[in-house]
Amino acid sequence: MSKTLKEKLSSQIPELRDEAKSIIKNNGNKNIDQVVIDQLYGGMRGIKGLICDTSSVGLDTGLIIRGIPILELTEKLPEEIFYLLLTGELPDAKALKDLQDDLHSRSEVPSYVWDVLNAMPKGTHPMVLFSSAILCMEKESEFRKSYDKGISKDKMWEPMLEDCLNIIARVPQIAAFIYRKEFNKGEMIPADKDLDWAANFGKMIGVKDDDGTFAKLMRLYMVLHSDHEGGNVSAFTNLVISSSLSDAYYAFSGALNGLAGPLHGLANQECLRFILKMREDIGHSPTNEEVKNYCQELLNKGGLVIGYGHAVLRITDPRFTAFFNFGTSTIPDDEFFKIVKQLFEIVPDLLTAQGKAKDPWPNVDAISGSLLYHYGIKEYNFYTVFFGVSRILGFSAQIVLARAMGGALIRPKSVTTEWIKKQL
Ligand code: CMX
Repeated sequence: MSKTLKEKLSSQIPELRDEAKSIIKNNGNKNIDQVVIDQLYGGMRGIKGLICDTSSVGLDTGLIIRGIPILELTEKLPEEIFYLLLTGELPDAKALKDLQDDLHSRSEVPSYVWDVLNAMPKGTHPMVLFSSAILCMEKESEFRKSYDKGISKDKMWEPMLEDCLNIIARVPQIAAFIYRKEFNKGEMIPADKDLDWAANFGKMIGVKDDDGTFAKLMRLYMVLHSDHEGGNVSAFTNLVISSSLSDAYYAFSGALNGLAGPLHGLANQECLRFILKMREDIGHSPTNEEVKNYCQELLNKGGLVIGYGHAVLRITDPRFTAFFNFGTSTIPDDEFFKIVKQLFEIVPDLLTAQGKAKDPWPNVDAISGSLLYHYGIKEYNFYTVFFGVSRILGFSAQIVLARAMGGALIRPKSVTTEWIKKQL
């Protein structure tokens, strides 16, 4: 029998809690990792310190959502991925329709959000607008209202899910509003309740899409960026904030502020900016030799080739591959897509020869911007908002499950340099 998302979770959660309790009871003291000093100075890289069941990222596999490699999910809708992230199963047609109807019914954005956004000074970065819009809706939080009424810990996931569904339903409209306002694209385009979540978002952005390929790109984009396990800057921030029993509005706003850093989500804007600058500096569509010399010079000066390297991956990011396949079949002759291809042929060898980066391969940010640019979204400082809209699916799934499992306050231990010196 088909179950709605909430029914499905209600039936799964007791078993998951029993499983966790039994693991802790029988194996709580088992050693699973060791920490070396390098990791304290190196951003805690690789230390196993969190449970996150929504997805995992293997160094030689890339993103796996609930056991399914991301390249096997590229034809799915983001709504299906959200259901999968939360429950470990893809929804059947009825459960999907139920979720889509539920999101449509929640999509009205409180009017004060538009006032807040309109009051922000022109030129404010779109990620500031996006994060502020979510934070300013905090007064809507069902989680906080339930907490104030004394909700028991085992029920907390329910108002958390309510908040997350409300936010997911509203962010496409908020993001589209920011885009159209910030870049003088005209009035807001009304939502179309007959469209799926991503296609509706694309329509509200306002891209002319006669052949439907932009809607296809939006669905793919929202699927590929939806989650990337729990240890990256934004996901970790989201989990940390929510572990203090702050609600989803606080947690997502904080997480988005981390996503806005150039070593993380902002890399998509920085990568496109780099490609445009290279094209301008060279003065024509560059040859392979020119691309190679340009990147080598950047590396010689100590610069980063944005879009390359990863804290976990040691292969070409399969999300890059998925976008590459989309570009190859849809826009093979696009000038900037061609430069992305040239960089892919050239940069891994340069980074390998330089010998610093542990991963010389492209990540998702090396390509996503070139696809958006092709469809006329040339304002690259908006690109991280696309990433953020999608990642809110993963943020949501992660904190609903954290509350369902009674997740503890996250509070690792820091040590002083004096303490380290005594260990030597
Ligand atoms: N170009 C040049 N140098 C690079 C590099 C790149 N693309 N990637 C790594 N390096 C350098 C590092 O700066 C570091 O140099 P120093 O020792 O001089 O400080 C050295 O190689 C070792 O770094 P690492 O261990 O391989 O990488 P980290 O785990 O520390 O960092 C990441 C990972 C992604 C921040 C890094 O590869 C990078 O800065 N890449 C470019 C930015 C980028 O694409 N970010 C997006 C990541 C995906 C996402 O989160 O969205």
